[in-house]
Amino acid sequence: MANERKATAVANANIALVKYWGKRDPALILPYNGSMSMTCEGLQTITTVAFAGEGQDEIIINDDELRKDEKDIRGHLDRIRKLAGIQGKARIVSETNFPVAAGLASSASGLAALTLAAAAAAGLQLSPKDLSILARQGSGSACRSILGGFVEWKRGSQPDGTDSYALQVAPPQHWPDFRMVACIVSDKAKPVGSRAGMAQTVATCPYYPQWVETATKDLETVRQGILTKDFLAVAAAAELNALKMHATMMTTTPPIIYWTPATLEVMHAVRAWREEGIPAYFTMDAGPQVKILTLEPQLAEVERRLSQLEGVARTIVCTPGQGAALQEKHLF
Ligand code: 2P0
Repeated sequence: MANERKATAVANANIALVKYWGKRDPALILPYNGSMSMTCEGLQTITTVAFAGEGQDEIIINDDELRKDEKDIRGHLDRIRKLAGIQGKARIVSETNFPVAAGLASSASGLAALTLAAAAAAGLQLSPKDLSILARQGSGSACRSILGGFVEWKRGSQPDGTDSYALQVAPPQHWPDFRMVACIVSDKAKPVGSRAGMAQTVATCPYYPQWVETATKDLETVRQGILTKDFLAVAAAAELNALKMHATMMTTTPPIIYWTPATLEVMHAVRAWREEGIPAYFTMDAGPQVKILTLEPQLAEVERRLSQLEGVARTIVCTPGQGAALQEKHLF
């Protein structure tokens, strides 16, 4: 089509070292606490967007988890169209290169790639900060995937959300040895989605204020540990932070338990390996998968041991990755 505006973006998912779990403003997606993540090379979404059509937005996604959220994606497109002052309906094709398994952050890479591609296709020229703010309104964790390496999502305090966005704390090359090994223990869809789960936690968990308070301290510890490349400080704080988040999930009404027997098998194994001197810690998100934090020199041994655990179906090794970027090659 002659006046069709098309753009393609690639974005990596991210895994949080200090978690985002709860919104102080659900409409603008503003968090109760700041969070920190690593952008993960190896968990990638590519999205092409063109604005030209009439009728309905056409959305073709190979990711079931994201497809469920089509209504939210249309809302996000409306937000971008309004900002750009355009009206054309969108055609979107999106491909994710990792399994649509529960808790592998496909909404982060998906909404980050969609935001960048749609903004470019709509003719918007946005700074990384403004892209991050826009992506945040599509899905909170997506604001972190705009940037590469080690990334902090600032809580902010403004009611309009203009100071709640992600910043790079350190680029990927700052700590090239850092590894996250995602262990796929289950391909079943998660019982409660993140959005509903965190809303329920804020509303009913009696420990939620303590979560916010201690997560804010964890953020300081992890930021400092990243800057000084202190693996033990970062990994120990990340593991405890994930356990505290799960403690809030388990103590909501009704309780949410994402762990399966395989989740616990991996958690116990990692703790035992540590007793033998292997630097390995774990984190988990809103699902049963376990992500192991380790360093490159120990990766082969960690992988060998993971392959012997009954509950681990497969692993995906993630290195510190690049932020979202436009690419010339389109999907249609
Ligand atoms: C995180 N999670 O920091 C946390 C840890 C899950 C557990 O961000 O409602 O898909 O779209 O803002 O970003 C997953 O939640 O939720 C998430 P919305 P999102 O990575």
